[in-house]
Amino acid sequence: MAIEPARLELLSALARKVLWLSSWTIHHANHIRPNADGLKVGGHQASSASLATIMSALYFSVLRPEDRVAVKPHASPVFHAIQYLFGRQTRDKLENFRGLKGAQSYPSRTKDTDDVDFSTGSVGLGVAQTLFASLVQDYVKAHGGMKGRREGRMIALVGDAEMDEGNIFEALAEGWKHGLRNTWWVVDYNRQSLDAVVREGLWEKFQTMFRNFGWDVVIVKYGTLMRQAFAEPGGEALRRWIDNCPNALYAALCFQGGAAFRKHLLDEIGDQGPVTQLIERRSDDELLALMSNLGGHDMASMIEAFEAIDHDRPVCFIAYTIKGIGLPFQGHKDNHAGLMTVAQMEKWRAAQDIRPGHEWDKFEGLPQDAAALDAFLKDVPFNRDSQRRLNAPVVEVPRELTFKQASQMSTQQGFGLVLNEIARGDSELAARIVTTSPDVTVSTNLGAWVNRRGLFARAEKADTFRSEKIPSTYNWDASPKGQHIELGIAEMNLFILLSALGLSHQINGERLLPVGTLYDPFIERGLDALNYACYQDARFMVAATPSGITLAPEGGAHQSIATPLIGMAQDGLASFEPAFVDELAAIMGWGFRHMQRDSGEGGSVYLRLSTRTIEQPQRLMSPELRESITDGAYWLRKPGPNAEVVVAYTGAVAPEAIEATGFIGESRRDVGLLAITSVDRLHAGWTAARNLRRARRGVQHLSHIEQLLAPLSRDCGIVTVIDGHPAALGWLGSVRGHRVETLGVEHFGQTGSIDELYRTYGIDANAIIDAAEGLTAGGPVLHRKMAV
Ligand SMILES: Cc1ncc(C[n+]2csc(CCOP(=O)(O)OP(=O)(O)O)c2C)c(N)n1
Ligand SMILES: [Mg+2]
Repeated sequence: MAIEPARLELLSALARKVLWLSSWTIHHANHIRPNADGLKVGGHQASSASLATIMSALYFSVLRPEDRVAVKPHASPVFHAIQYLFGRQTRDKLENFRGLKGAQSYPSRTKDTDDVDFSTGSVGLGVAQTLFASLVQDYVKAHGGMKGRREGRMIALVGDAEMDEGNIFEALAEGWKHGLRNTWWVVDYNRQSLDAVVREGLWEKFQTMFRNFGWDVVIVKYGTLMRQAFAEPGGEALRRWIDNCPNALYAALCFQGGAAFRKHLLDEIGDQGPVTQLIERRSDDELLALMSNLGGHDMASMIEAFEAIDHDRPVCFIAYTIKGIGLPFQGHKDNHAGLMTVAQMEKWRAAQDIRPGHEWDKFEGLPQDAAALDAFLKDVPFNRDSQRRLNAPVVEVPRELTFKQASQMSTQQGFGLVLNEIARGDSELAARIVTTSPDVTVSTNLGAWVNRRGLFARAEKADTFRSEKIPSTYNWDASPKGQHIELGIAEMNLFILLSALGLSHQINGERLLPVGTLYDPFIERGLDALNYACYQDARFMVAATPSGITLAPEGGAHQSIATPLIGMAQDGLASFEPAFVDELAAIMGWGFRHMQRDSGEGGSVYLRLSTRTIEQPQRLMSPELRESITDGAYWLRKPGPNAEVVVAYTGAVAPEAIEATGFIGESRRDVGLLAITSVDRLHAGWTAARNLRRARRGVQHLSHIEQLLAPLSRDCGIVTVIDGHPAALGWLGSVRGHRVETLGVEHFGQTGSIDELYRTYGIDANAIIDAAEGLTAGGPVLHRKMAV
């Protein structure tokens, strides 16, 4: 249906205004803001300009309040300009673009105040996030959520070079498996990346690939002016020339202007009859306007393409654009970080009838009546709901999570047992947990949970092995009521799905408590996506198992060394490495609460677990012990008043630490044993206490680790031991100035038994004893562990 001319004119005017405001925002930050000194702040005028029309079409006309958008990172100024016109972004923040507390360089859910739906920045991730957000919406609907709310479309604005990111392909495969709906990806096909002009014919590869995965593909190549010209005599020859023109040449001619186009056109097709007149009827400016009227810069073509979609199948729009359209460096291959000069901006400002000093005026220079524009903006469907970001009540978590006790267990086993116990009941907690795993559901011990809660699929699908009555430990029935989302192997998908599930309370108004599992070394495979999920403040629990060299015979390639440091360093993620299952149960209970705390207080949770079966302490879990465990440490054996040395350990090496402490205790006085359940929380508490004391002189607050180490004399040594990089615990010596010997793993790659590997890498009982000797005076420790 053709769009009404007055409305089209108004939308086109707004798109021009968006282009102006976004470019001016960047210009202001670099040249006008007090102390701005040229190129310091940066920004992407060309990359933004590319999307000004497409985004204006979406936000001012096509989108509904329930739709959610991931905006290509470098189009952030366009997004902020649109929000400014809506009255949802302040001039102050725009003037402070890329400054502290100003509008962010890349759209940010957590740092921007103008209601960003999905953060972007690391290209590729925001794109996949929309796909998983759509799957999560289906999950929530299938579980009876979102009553009275309409389904939203999940939309990504994608750079064409961004399509090189592997995580996009991984997500496409997963979307296909799960019957993806309600997802639109709009590729900004400007045929430029950061460095260069992209390959010819990429659109064909995209088209085939998307169709392969069940998507509709809509190519928006020509704008209205072009289509009109094609209908003129000679128009077909012009179309053929455009279609055959190499990307680099087209971009170069867009940069050079109408005269350059004319020369090329006349040289190449000028002898083909009527097309000569078609070209010569137009001035240089008109010719440039025609040749740069690609679909993505033509309001009518974009609105038509979007509005033609009357189904919920996923759609990929490939919209032809010119990078930097309308700006002096349009089409130039070096324009990615290019900025307009003051003189260029001055000229452009004057050409648009914008008076000096009125650059921020919303409707300055537009022919339309300001009141009419204002009324239009107020009535835009997307802008009608005052609150797009939703929330959901907190799900109650029992004070204590229980599990079936055994004297010997591993933390991985315990993880399965705790979830199994939750699954048996009918608590709100059980109903809100959703698990997911990249093809390691069984091997990370989620099997019992899945047996009870089932696999999720939009349509019922029986487990053939069950219907054929073949004995199997696992029930693989899938239904819309299932609570486990099975993924293929790609860990990137795991973290992006967790990110989508973990934002459900804000996106869908329904809280989910996502729990994901994977092998610990593959945290590194999905690390950028994990970081991205945390940056968006998504809330989830991830259990990583097995870990370290403790997985011994399973193979050197899968041994993780760096993950304790990742756990410490990752913002928004509280990391734990318990040794015993009662500790784990306390941590999981705390974790489900932590996942629901407000922004700035809560966060996600990482459990580094192990398959090593070890003897479990028989003890009552007192509230004090539980609190110490979640604060990060407790004395498993309290040091006496004259302690010369203490051992501090984390995780699966507990038996070695316990054994060594026994031997050392025969020859040294008052030896203590510190069980560290979370080096991350311990360190964070220490830093926070120091900051507090610095900020408020006179405040006496001591952190948990400071209190634990306070009774030790200054001469006492500390031996630390972890199945991971030794630096993770090395800082303990700085807390009160104790000398430290750090044991851990710096190399990996061997198979062997746990004993052999612990001995080889120096984290066995004797290595702990050696370290203790090195820290203390007196003769050698009398007894040692005998070699087996
Ligand atoms: C994961 C990641 N790698 C590299 C970059 C740096 N980078 C930013 S934009 C870009 C290429 C942009 O090309 P395209 O996606 O086509 O965007 P546009 O042409 O619209 O600017 C690159 C390499 C990044 N932001 N994220
Ligand atoms: Mg590009």
